Amino acid sequence: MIIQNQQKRIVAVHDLSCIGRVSLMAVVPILTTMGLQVCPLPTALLSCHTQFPEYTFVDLTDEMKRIVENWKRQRLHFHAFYTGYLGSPEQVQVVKDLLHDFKHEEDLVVVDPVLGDNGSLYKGMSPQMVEEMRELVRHANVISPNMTEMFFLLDEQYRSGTIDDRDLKSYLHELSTFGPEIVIVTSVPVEDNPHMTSVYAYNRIDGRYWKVTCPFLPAHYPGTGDAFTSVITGSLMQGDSLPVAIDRATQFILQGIRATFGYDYNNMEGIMLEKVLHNLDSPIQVSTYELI
Ligand code: PXL
Repeated sequence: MIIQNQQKRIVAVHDLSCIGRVSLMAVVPILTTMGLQVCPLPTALLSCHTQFPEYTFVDLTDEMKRIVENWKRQRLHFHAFYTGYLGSPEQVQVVKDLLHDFKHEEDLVVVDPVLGDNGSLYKGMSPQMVEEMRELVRHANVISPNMTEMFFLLDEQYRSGTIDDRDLKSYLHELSTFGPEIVIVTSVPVEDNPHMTSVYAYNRIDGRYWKVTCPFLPAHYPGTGDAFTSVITGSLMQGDSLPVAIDRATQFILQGIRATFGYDYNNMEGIMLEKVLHNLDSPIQVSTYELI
């Protein structure tokens, strides 16, 4: 019997921010812990993420092209592709070329359309990046915008208050018409309850909508969206159903926030992933998803 290499490989297209536990510094440890081989395709190199008061930034667009060309010559094969923070709008074309050259029918493509939070774009993000991201989500199986990114993708005015299930379902459905089978929207406020927050998900293939609600702690930590989508990706690649994947990701983020919240701490450093990564080894104990 020949023992085959069954290890699944995933290309992770994100920046490397040296401080702050965002992007690759969340994606790599999480997906590695979940049993995948991560192959980073770094989009930019930053001294720290862009929510710090100052940072250095090197755009890696040209180097990405060289890396992909090199991979092509070596006829490498990957099982999944996962993109997040891009360093320039031009990188959308690099990702589309990567998918064209390497993606097989059965491979998973996850696009986290990282653009902004709390109603505005991150520093350095341009309207051109929004347009390009709208194009990139067409090539994804799964997308995971937060509320801000959802409204930018839909080209709608940002709404900060609560939104009823009917409206949210129509937003998710509209995003799915761009192309992705699965749309997951995070950080949705819960009506009349500032202590809770929800994640909504829609599967266009079976037409079902899901919701997971969990406690909201009053603190903002950059990188939780990256950690969330990484767990979703790992979970789906392990064969979990969509509601179980959103349950696992939501619970992991809550564990990370709880592990961090009690310290007198600069929240810009992100959640203390090191303290909770081991939880990804075990299945969740209690499921809280609802079909809506
Ligand atoms: O977590 C999103 C993110 C990723 N990468 C960089 C960022 C941010 C959010 O601020 O600045 C460089």
